Amino acid sequence: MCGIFAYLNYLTPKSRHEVLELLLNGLKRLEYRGYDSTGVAIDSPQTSDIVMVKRCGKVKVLEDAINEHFSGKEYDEPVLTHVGIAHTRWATHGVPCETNSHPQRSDDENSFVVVHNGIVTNYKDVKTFLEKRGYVFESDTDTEVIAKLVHHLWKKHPGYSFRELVEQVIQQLEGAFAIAIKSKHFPGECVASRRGSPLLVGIKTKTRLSTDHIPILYGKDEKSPQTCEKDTEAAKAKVLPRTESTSEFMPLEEKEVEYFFASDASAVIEHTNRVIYLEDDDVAAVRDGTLSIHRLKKCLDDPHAREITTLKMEIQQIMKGNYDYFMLKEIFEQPESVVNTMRGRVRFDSKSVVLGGIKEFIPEIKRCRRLMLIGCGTSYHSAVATRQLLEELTELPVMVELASDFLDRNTPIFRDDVCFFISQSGETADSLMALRYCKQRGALIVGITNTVGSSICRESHCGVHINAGPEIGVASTKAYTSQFISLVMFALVMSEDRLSLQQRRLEIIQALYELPERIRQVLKLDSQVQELAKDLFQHKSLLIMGRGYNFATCLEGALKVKELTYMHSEGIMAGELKHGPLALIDDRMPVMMIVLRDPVYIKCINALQQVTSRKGCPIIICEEGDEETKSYSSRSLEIPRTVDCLQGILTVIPMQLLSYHIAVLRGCDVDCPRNLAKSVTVE
Ligand code: UD2
Ligand code: GLU
Ligand code: MG
Repeated sequence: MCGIFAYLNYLTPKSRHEVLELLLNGLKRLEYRGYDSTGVAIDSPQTSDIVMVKRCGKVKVLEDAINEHFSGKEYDEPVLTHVGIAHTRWATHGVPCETNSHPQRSDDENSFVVVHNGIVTNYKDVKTFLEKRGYVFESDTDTEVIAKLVHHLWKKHPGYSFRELVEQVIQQLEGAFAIAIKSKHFPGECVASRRGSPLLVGIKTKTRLSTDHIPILYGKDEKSPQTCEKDTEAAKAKVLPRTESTSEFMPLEEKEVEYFFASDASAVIEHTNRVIYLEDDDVAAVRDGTLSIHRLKKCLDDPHAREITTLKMEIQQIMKGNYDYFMLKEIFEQPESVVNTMRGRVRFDSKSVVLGGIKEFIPEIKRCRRLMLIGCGTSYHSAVATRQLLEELTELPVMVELASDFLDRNTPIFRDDVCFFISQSGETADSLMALRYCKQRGALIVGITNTVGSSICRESHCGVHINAGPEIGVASTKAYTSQFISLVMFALVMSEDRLSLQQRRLEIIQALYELPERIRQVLKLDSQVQELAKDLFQHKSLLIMGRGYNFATCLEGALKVKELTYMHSEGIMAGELKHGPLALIDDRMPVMMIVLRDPVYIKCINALQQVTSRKGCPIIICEEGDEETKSYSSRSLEIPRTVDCLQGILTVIPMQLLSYHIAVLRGCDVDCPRNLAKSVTVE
């Protein structure tokens, strides 16, 4: 999954150079999502054709190619109305190369060109269908079938509008997609749709918008390409019978207007803060400067209109500020982001906790048979980190699951289960699939997401927004600590009326109050961590050991090291040492050990001794002033004391910093690690 950015100017003159600059800028804003190749399509200044430039590698490479390709004077002449589409691709079908980059096209003449995020799972069948009708495929992508299928339908049904053609096409597609399409036969028009992958429309007008809703036009249509009717007038009428609501709402009609189609808000926020988040199977079409949204069928409680949302996000929020990398900025933001997560929820004066998003569901949750925490990667680790506290404070069985494995196992789910889905983006495909699986089986679905309006947020019955602010670095940092705190707050809410747990709750609430200051103290270790990174960066491997409340830090720390530095790293449960991993220890193997004064301290010391007696020389993360523990090694990092169940927040920060510094020393791209994407919206 990666990025779509399309730009349409209507009666707002722009030169092609300006359009290209806008498109490139949009792609740059989406870069953080991870990608391997790029491309753009605009109208040719000489003919009615569409011209495309595609490149492997970074947006910068595309920019250079564009400067070379589109240098003539004709590119400076303003055009009244124009449509440009652009894409960053994260290859799923076919290697990253120019031919496989998007836009993908329908034919040699670039009649229809499409940019696509996601995967068309039935592309083989569609391809066979089209090949039988004479289409010759040039790429290895699944996407190419979309462009060719629109073309096929256009030839068959010359009377169809662009939007009707796309409606027909998406009915034939299975899998997940967000698409934007441009055609030389429909100049000045752009059609976009989504199913499973995010897509929004940004609207920019000179004057205030005349409406804050876009009506949804519903139409029935059971046709498939094989059975499409010849009679276009009749077919058209069938495709879009106007509903009664059309008299109340008119499509958005503005005189001078610019539209943006983008995978996320960060790409449009510098142009406009008025956006519409499209829903699955919406078809958004702009024609003659008018935006309309269509759906094929109307279900009972489908809405009449899509709301135009005003984004509150500030451009600065998505900028790097004085930091070299977004990741570093986000690590250092944690004293504030944890406060934002708790704001309005933890009342320090009355020592109470309220989660507005799930308040009404608490009685139901209390009656449940078990809690299931489901996520992938870092989000999964936040579940591992808080499981023990949840068990303690809810007195319920708590299962922690990786979404992909959970689905592979067809895990039994019951009506009295409560399933939490944890995802920064709220779009993680595996988690979303698992969510739908559990929802079908009648479980209560609770989302823990950072993205208002995301799929998980919408499809969950209730949930908690972690409010960590936009996270741009591909490697998650502040979202982890905020997910962690959200789950801790949930545990506190669940134990509110348990008399026997009051002392414990007060201790945790007090520690939450002190947390931002403690995090600031940990961040002061930065230069010490940087020195350690110099010792470690040329090694092949790093083992990270701990247990109890800190085991999750080991897993999360190892994940950070792997994803950022491409070094091997493993989080090891210290209790498992003698069951195998001890064999890895010698005087050269880099080891980190987390040894804090908590209920498993003695066991951790045992593990430490097992390591040092094999000549291992671990770097120890211990509590401030703990001379005894420090004496086991020449290298240590001291972190401030906090309540046991929140230690994981403080111990993970040195690991975030360490992986960052090792990555910089190894010359890795910190914000966009190779082969990875910010939100994984493919299974
Ligand atoms: C809400 C407002 C917040 C502020 C506060 C005042 C939003 C997004 N939040 O915060 O701005 O006005 O009230 O008390 O407007 N939800 C899901 N799935 C998820 C996450 C959330 O369904 O994965 C639902 C949740 O059940 C609730 C809504 O989204 O209905 C907002 O959740 P929240 O956590 O932002 O709620 P709250 O009360 O902290
Ligand atoms: N599946 C498409 C491809 O491999 C699109 C991948 C993407 O989301 O960038 O080209
Ligand atoms: Mg919801």
